[in-house]
Amino acid sequence: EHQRLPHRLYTLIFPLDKTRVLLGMKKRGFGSNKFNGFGGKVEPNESIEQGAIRELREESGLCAQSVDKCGLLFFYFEDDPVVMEVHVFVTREYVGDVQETEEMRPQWFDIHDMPFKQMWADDPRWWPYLLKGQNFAGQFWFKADQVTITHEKLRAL
Ligand code: 6OG
Repeated sequence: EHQRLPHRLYTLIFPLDKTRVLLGMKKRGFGSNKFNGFGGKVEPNESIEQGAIRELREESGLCAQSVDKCGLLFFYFEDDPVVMEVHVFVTREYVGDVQETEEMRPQWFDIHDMPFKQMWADDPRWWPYLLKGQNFAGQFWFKADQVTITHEKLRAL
């Protein structure tokens, strides 16, 4: 059914090291006061991968030298006809120094001790797939409160 609705393309990228992931506390806008990966809208003149790399640099200071696709998420909000199509990546190869920006306050977390209580409600559902290196696709239907998931479909690819 999601093919009939207008979609907007987003990226979400997680920098990893051996035991940790860099998350950012979003300081403003959609999802503010939540920890998340880095990302945003894909611009018209860039690829999805380029968008992920650009957003990571803008929001964290890190410059990814390679990225790996790992998931595809569709979010439906009951009060919004536009579907969020979020392309999820990880990166293990990046240079530069982590810096706080106007949008994000970056912080490293142990990959097995995630701050899920301060993250979007879908994240604990698909995070285990990402950790296992298992690509995934998911659809989540949210109430207008942006907290309650009324329905979900999630599978390994
Ligand atoms: P800007 O508004 O900052 O882009 N995003 C979500 N991420 C997760 N994990 N769960 C959700 O559940 C999300 N909804 C949106 C996609 C928004 C950023 O937030 C992500 C983008 O990286 C509903 O331009």
